[in-house]
Amino acid sequence: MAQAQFSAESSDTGAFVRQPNRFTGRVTPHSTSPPGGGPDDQDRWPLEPGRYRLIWCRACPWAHRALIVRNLLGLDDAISLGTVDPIRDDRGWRFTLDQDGFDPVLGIGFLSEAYLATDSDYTGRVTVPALVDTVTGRVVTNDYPQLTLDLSTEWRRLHAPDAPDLYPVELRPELDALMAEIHRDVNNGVYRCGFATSQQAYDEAFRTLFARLDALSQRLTDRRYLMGERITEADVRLFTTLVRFDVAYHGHFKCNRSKLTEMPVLWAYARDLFQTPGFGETVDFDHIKRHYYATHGAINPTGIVPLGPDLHSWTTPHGRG
Ligand SMILES: N[C@@H](CCC(=O)N[C@@H](CS)C(=O)NCC(=O)O)C(=O)O
Repeated sequence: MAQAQFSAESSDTGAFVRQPNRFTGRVTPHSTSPPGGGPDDQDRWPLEPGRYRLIWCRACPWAHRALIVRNLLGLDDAISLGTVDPIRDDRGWRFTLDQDGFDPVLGIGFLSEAYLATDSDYTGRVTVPALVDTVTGRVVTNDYPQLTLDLSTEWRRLHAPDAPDLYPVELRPELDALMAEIHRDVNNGVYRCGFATSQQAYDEAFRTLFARLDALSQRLTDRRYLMGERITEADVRLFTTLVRFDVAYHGHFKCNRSKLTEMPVLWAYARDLFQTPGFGETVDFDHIKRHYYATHGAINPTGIVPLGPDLHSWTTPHGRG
């Protein structure tokens, strides 16, 4: 079988099995810790504006999701932002975009320093997004699905007055089920295609991915957003994969039955979101391309980054809504 990009996350049959998230602390007004204090006995950290720092990489879809939700909810003053270089070296994510190579608030050069300050025995992949406590320098969470739901629910007191409700209580049963399908078949599905090390695992992931995209296209033919007339967390989660589709997944991960631009409903839907404040301005196609093509040596050993595709059509009229 071919060599896996992440050997600890490859099954006997060559399928990619993503590692679990190690840090699962939650920032919540229900923490019993005083302001400035650490987590309580249930790993709940006090809700405080300005205390926590979101570390993201512009290329990463899981981190991108957190950034869009933070922006849509108007939490940009409450949660500061640290941005890592899209290219990791053998020590992992680096703060080389910052002056002198250090995050100016946390004072670290590598995100791994925060992981090891939290768990000195940590041996998994050091991943973004990570929410880091600026008081102790510890990682509160790298649990990306819970993080964004908490921004919607636990951080409500700090939302902008006109913030949308991205996770409405009455929609949650349907929304949760939809997001689970999108995660399994699309968000992680593209990685299951790209990181497969057997033909069979790739074929299965590929068919599942495009069957789901076809079903989502169908769903979006008579509604503007996945849950109807308002944007929800599900749209954010689908968007972050769609916006990377043609620039990275179609070529690099071999998701090439169709380009996004060849799936008319999804393409118009993705452009609609791209042109919505909070979405398009957070997209960095250059970082996306360089990260994928230059850091997965098992998939693209030359590290050559393609020059295409032409991206100007993202801003053309979408005709929806
Ligand atoms: N936390 C999740 C998802 C987040 C994730 O995979 N982020 C990627 C970037 S898109 C990352 O940080 N990768 C670090 C690495 O591959 O070493 C995981 O552990 O799989």
